[in-house]
Amino acid sequence: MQTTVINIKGMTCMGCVSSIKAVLEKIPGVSHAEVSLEDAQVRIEFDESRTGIDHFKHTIEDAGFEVIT
Ligand code: 9UX
Repeated sequence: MQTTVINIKGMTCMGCVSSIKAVLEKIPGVSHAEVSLEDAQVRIEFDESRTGIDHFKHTIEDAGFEVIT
């Protein structure tokens, strides 16, 4: 198991938080996604043999948010 933190631009309410959490936790290999509206970031716990950061970034962008690198 591995953990990464991704900074996100564009979250404005708890609905945004819920939708990002939901799309990330649907990815096979993601065990937990903890989104903070206040910190504008998500902490993702995942199995690095099944998925990875590029997949998370694309998923967040497809949901309509911007990833800050
Ligand atoms: Mo809140 Mo976010 O009404 O995608 S859900 S702005």
